[in-house]
Amino acid sequence: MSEVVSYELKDNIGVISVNNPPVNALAQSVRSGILQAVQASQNDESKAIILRCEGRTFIAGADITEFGKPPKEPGLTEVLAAIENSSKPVIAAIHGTALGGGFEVTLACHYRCAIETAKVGLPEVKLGLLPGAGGTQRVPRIAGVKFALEMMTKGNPIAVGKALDVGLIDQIIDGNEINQNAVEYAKNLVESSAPLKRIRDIEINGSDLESGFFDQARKQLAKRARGQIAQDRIVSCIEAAVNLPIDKGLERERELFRELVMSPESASMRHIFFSERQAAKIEGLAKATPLRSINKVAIIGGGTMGGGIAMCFANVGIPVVMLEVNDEALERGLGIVKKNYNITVQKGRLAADQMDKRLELISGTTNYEHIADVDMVIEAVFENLDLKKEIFTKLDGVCKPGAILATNTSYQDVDAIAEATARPEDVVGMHFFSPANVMKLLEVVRGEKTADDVLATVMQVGKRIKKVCALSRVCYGFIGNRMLSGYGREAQMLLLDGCTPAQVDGALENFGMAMGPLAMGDLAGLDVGYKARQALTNLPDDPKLYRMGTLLVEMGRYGQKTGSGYYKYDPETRKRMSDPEVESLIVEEAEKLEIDRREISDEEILARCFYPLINEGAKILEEGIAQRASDIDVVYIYGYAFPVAKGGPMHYADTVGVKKVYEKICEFRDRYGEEYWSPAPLLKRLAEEEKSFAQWDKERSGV
Ligand code: 3H9
Repeated sequence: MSEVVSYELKDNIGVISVNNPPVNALAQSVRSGILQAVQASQNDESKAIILRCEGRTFIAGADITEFGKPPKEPGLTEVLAAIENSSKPVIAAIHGTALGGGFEVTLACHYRCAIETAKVGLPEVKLGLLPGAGGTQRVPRIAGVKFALEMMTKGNPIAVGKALDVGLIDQIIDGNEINQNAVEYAKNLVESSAPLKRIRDIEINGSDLESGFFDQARKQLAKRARGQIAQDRIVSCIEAAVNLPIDKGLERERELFRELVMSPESASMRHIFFSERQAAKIEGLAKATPLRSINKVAIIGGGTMGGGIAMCFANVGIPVVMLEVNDEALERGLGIVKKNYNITVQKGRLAADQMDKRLELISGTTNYEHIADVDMVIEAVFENLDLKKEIFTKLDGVCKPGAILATNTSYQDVDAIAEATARPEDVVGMHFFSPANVMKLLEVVRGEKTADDVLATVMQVGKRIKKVCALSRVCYGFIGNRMLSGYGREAQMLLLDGCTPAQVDGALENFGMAMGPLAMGDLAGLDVGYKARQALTNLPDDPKLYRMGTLLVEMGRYGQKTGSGYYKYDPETRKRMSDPEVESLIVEEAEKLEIDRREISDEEILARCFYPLINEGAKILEEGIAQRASDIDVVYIYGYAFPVAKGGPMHYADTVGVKKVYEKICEFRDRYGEEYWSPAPLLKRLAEEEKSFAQWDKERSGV
């Protein structure tokens, strides 16, 4: 048929095989191959047709790289129509994941069988899209409106058992002989003269929906979606499925899909999809770099961080030993882990027997000799360089040759830590984010002497424990925390200049941040930043700098834990409320500092808070701390809850225009001084050349 699609007859069953690695995405060649195969099957002696895939998965969706480019014939709709109108039953045989357009192809088939481990799903919403090849019209017809809404607005894959229960697949087949079993299933259908089941012919019954159901759904989703539009459009499509004949519904779906595919939101989310995968790749490292095998891990330190990291490994079946200084600390550490698992069980997100299995994988010790056999150690004690060095010297003394020695430090010099051992090539940074068992980001910090195979192994381990990895070189705070200082500084400066805390946080939350920086400070504890600042010797001598944060701590307002900080908190619900006392204090302080408070727009709040991130990001790129601008975006999306619909700070700079960002920073420099607002040379250069960070990435990687 074509290079990527073949067709053969097997016992009077036509078998269409797709072979387009890595994930059999529906590129133009696949679409046209399937179309030709279906057409050919109509005139041969086949009695039924199977659609299956080679490789690790069934079709995982449309080819995302084709979005935003001129469409190429045949469109997916044409392929689906050929399948649906086939005069012989077409049966999808699913293994791996049938996702997005891939699952929609199966919904145009007359029957779907799948092996036990397969999953199906419509994850388009995670790319700022909606299922655009009939999914919004066909799923509610089989599985009901409410199920369809949940499935498409969350976008999570569904296990085959559940899919069978709701009718999304018809038969589970044994995965050992998938091809033969699919042929047998097809033959049975032929022998029993099974009808050509077309989902489009199913009548939808919307009468059991409560009145106002769709409006209510929109309202609820608007809260969850934080400014994203895809969820809303999915509701509109399902509403159309209920109220319109299917062809009209499909038209509506196509119209809204086109709107979304052109939206900045989807462009940002597609950017992150590819950036996330790119970030795990280390420039200059051969693909064939050998990996060290990691079968047992030790964590030094049983605090919140150490416990969270231990859970990451136990969750994927890797045994972990937690090491603490004494029995009491160890017991406390293991107790926290148990408590965390218990909460997950209580929330119904983990079965009790699963929890037991995971807990069995976590053991404890107070003796370094007991971790001599582990393949990887992750040190997660508090941020004290001398202590960390001492620990690494001990590890060097006991750990077997070839063990990877990692530090979870957020700020300290990984090279100095490595020098405390006689094997600096085995030392690396693995910077987890709190809570480590929840947050997706893992900053992998490459020391001066870290060996290539250590880096490659850590990247692979990161993927195994379900983290998104990004590589950083050594500098104070690495990529993420180094960029953060200007963000927090400006949030506080804005108060003196004229904002209330609610206004600053509100502007950033409306932009899509999960929590504004001041509320975040209250959550983390204002005393934490206060102490960290006291340890810094190079801060400008400026009474405005961190004035409000410092004053609040000195008043005993540490944030949520003391019931008040920038806000006051309801002791029961922890609901945050504006505090007139703080607002008056801000005005008083501004007066003392002779600052003329003025009205400040949301646009200025965004620029003052985000442009320092972008500026520092540009410096980080130029210094080679980060490999790519897109890696910085990944760090901010997965480590700092930057809204994925905005694509990360560097992508955001590209959407605003690098030149505009540069000019604004120059304006702020002239207004507020060079020590805070000194434009990065790379930003200046890109602005002058009218280039984006994406172009910079491309030019550097030679793509
Ligand atoms: C859609 O279908 C719209 C329709 O409703 C309407 C159309 C009209 N396209 O993730 P991995 C690449 S929207 C192009 O590391 P895994 C990926 O970049 C789509 N490329 O593997 C990577 O490349 P590289 C709805 C794709 O085993 C390589 O494949 N579908 C696509 O960990 C391996 O990927 C989705 O959103 C694609 N669709 O996970 C599913 N998918 O090696 C998206 C992957 O150069 N895909 N690549 O870095 C996934 O969720 C995961 O890739 C999957 C495999 C679970 C399938």
